[in-house]
Amino acid sequence: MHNPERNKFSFRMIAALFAFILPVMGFANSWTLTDPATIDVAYSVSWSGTVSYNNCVVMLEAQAPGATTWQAFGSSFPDSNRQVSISGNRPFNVLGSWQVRVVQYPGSGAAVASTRSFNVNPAVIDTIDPTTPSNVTVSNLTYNSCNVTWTAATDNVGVTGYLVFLNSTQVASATSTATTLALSPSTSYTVSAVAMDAAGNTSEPSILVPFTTPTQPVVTLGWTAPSSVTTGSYAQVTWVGNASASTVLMWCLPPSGGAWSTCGGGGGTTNPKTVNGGWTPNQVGSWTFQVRDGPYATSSVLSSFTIVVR
Ligand SMILES: [Ca+2]
Repeated sequence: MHNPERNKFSFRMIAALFAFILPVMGFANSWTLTDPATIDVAYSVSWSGTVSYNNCVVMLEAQAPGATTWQAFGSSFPDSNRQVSISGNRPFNVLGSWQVRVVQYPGSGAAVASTRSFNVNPAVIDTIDPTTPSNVTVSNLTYNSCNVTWTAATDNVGVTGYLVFLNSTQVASATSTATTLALSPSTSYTVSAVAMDAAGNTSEPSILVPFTTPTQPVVTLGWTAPSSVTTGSYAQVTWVGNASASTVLMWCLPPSGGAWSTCGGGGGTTNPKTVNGGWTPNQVGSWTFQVRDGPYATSSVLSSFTIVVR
């Protein structure tokens, strides 16, 4: 039977329901990409929608043409209504079919929205080289290493790294504007830097900066002592060597034996260590010198030497 009051009630119920549902529907599963699409290299991809949890992280991932792995290029967190808006930029710089998807973690790892596929406009694939790095500077030059820095290059899409050349041979790569190089002593070099972008374009090399490494410092290892010593005369005995011990001491023993006594001070904390022994012999015969890594009773011998006193 026709009932006007009941129809009016049903209409109000439906209107209220739509008022509740429409905002949610307007949020759900909305890509900036249409499928299929053709986009620019630097296109920004966005997705808004609803995920299964509100305590998860939502990732925007891309798969390059021919690739089998997904790479994240954006992340976001849903609100208390499980709604999330996420966007990301990455260089879409390879011709072919790209895919992007939205995944929530933790969870099944499966896409929470349909995967979108698209192509990059061939007209906008990056063929433009980065600018040339400038102000290449060599610092902290030693006989076997140096630091090299330069001013960053620019690129229409983005500089992804640098190659560093010594005498036209690539010896290092860097994602920052500095690197350390291994060198040989007494050698002349030229150094230059080249900038790269993600599409494999490279800049012209920077100007060649020449430099020459110094000679390697000469360290005399072992004992130095007078060739002839007479009793009662002052003599200097020196030992220079590489020792891992933090402190080294020189000890000496007279020909008659008996007790060892210290003949030299500590050897410092960096290699090579040097121990100088000021010594006035009072016995004829063969004196024994030892360098030890500490007190005589508890240390081990690093080096030994004898001096004959006449
Ligand atoms: Ca470029």
